[in-house]
Amino acid sequence: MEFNIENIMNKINNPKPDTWSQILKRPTKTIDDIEVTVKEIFKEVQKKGDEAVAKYTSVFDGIALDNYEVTPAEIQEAITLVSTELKEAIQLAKNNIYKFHYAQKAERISIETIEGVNCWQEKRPIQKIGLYIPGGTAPLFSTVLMLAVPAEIAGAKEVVLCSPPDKTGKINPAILYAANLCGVTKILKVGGIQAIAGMTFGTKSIPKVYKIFGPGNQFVTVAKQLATQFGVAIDMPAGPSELLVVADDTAVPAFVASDLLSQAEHGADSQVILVSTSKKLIAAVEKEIEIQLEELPRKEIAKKAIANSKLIFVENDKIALELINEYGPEHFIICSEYDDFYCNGVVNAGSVFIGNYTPESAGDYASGTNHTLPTNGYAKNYSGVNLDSFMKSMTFQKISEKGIRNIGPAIERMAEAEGLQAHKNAVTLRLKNLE
Ligand code: HSO
Ligand code: ZN
Repeated sequence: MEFNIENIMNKINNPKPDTWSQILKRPTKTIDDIEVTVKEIFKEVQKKGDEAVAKYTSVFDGIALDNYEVTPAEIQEAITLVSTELKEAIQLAKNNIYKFHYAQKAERISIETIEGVNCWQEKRPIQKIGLYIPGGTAPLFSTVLMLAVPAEIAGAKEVVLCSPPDKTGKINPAILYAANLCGVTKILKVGGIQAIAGMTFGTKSIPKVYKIFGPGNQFVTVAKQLATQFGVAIDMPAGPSELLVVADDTAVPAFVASDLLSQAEHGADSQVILVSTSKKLIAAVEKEIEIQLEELPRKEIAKKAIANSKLIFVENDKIALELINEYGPEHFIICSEYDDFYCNGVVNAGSVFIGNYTPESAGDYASGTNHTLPTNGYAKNYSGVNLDSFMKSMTFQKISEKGIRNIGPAIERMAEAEGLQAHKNAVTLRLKNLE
């Protein structure tokens, strides 16, 4: 059948609220069989370390390596392979990401809760950070900037980066260049489940880390979730990219179509949604998608994602906002006369882009905000990666003689009521000493 956009795009007219959850369902996948594989590889890496890493690198990446760590010579080679223009672009992006994340540094919060009782809170960096950067059809070196820059600002002591080698045993030069530029301390040519398992348990070549960040395929995602059972933290449960655009007649249809396609080209399972109060705009965007799609090198991928996409007409902006908050998109573009209404009213979205000249690509690369964001409805309860993702909050307190007199009797009473005599004693002894 000839490709015809009319046949593949899902147009939905004025859906009733009780149908929203069905309409907004993400393309789902089963992960049962993946879990078995992931558990098996974890067990083997835990037991055999590098030997298991070598085995699975040759199985999945088709290459046997004696040394996983990228050498200074390989980094030098990568530096010569990246063009001056790309280096300048990376530097511009890095500067903006640095500025935005540096501005997130928080002062210590200090308060005297009652006379003589001083409490304060300070942020301290997570000491050992692991980054995972996928290989595959699009080498996401921009993700290196998004993760390594805030890790460096936070003050992490060790930043390990794992990325799968290609068939010749190499990592994409732009990934190496960005990692080196952003102060990554060790770069390893290890990918997939074996990389996550390696960073979870530590092997001779792969350091154990405290928190793992970064996107990946389903295997990597399940592996990151399993890592949490061994005491390693992760950034968030990652899923396919998604974008929701709300647009009215003030939007430029070609711009809206280009934004929808920018996410559609990530993967066949990406999901893009247009919500509009204008049927005219919906029709114009649909036409534009058809035109622009044909020119895209990744059109086969984008077409599949477009087949999962939805163009939803709603009667008014209030309904649109309710629907958007129910969906909780990873990325949310607002091209509407009422952008303030949407900005103020949105409560579930990973990152918000406002106006005709704010493409999502800006946040993906260079405006300064982070592109590691909650997908799959997790925008309802997770934040995107930010400086705090690389820090822990620690509390401190110092109590004077006056202070313990002020709160001591309350502690004694509460400890006694909980039946914890030793707790009470810790206060009683001090109060007696002050008599
Ligand atoms: N939109 C992607 C990030 C990305 N786009 C990297 C291009 N390169 C995840 O939200
Ligand atoms: Zn993107």
